[in-house]
Amino acid sequence: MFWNRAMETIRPDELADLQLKRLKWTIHQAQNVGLYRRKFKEAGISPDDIRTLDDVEKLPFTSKKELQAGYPFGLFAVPMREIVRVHTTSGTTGKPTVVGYTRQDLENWSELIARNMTMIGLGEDDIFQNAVNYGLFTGGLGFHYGAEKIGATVVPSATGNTRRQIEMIEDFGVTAIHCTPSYALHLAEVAESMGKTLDTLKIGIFGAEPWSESMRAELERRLGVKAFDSYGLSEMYGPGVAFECPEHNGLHLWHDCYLAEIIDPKTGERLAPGERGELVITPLVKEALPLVRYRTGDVTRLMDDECTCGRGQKIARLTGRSDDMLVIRGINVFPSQIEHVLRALPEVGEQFMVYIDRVNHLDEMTIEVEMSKAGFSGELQDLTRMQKKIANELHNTLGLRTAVRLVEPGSLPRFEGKAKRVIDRRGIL
Ligand code: DLL
Repeated sequence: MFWNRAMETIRPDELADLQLKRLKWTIHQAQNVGLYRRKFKEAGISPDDIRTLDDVEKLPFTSKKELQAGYPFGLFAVPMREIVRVHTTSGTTGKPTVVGYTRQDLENWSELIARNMTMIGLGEDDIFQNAVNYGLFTGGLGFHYGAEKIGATVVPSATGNTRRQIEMIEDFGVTAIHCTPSYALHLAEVAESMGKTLDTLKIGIFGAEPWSESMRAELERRLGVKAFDSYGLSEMYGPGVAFECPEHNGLHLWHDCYLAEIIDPKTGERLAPGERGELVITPLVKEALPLVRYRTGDVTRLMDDECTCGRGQKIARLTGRSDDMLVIRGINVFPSQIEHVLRALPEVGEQFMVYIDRVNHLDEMTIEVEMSKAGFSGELQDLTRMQKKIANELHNTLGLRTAVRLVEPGSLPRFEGKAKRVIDRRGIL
């Protein structure tokens, strides 16, 4: 099913024309912003130098730091009276990044969410529980208006009060839920403890943080849903940038609205098609905040397999952020790799936490793992066996020795929004 068949299946040559036209528009729009006037001047480039899509490489990147330096409204390209809403990023350090929207921006954003939801078969007959934070986080209102647009019945439950959320799913006959994968896991846990099977639930939309294929298998099994990955970032409206179709093999990026490049995060060089690197996006229709070559920090690759659904080029699932990468004793480790290993082990329960310390000038990684009730016989030697097995599996995948500490089921923190499972204590020691 399509929301906007013409745009979703646009021919590559037509798409290229449209992208070029819109890229030129974005560059003109960006000229309303002092930062870009300065950056273009420094790079010795004028909007008229953009004649082909490849000319985008002549343009300077925009970093998150530059966006933050413009706090709060310094990068808006329209007068404040045209801004009808602001959101902020969910960053935890320093001031948040503020993003703004014109009326047309909000319209474009809902259109993208509507495409995504229709793509996975949702429509007027669905009851959609939006179990993410409503407020400054873009996940709440972003999905809310997209879901209303397709005519679904929206239950704006937000997060928290998990038992009540479960009752609502049951009482209202909710067919689709949207939340972070971490919260979905918690919902599954609480539903099980209440003896609820949530039979009406068919679809789970999960995003806002990396989650592994093992996590997908677990969520699908425990919630009885088909799980779909949803990617986005506040700087590009929010959710809606790329989304999985029923093929579950990569996420369709909406190329009429976002020009995507993959670069080497160290050199800034553009990588060959199919290579994994940092995703750089130039939005093509954003009025209030027209960013140029924005470095997302997210790691993925452009896929070249044609999708049977007929939509455009996909990106691979996001394995982590280039700045999320931990370097432990010289070895690069993505938290998502740790998660992938742990979730595949029956000995491992719901949650884990990773701590990184520097002991005698050496990095030490300790992983606290809740053990699963099923995997533990009650015998002490069983604990040692489980600990060894988990450490071995981690060693095989990461190439790193880690200390594993088993803890009681239910003893580690649960997350309603994005999870924070890695605590790097090297800097503060
Ligand atoms: O997380 C927008 C969103 C809301 C996306 C709801 C999907 C669902 P921010 O708070 O600005 O916006 O955080 C954006 O989260 O750069 C990625 O690092 C990460 N992220 C988002 N979606 C995914 C995903 C929202 N599906 C940052 N897989 C991004 C992996 C994701 N990481």
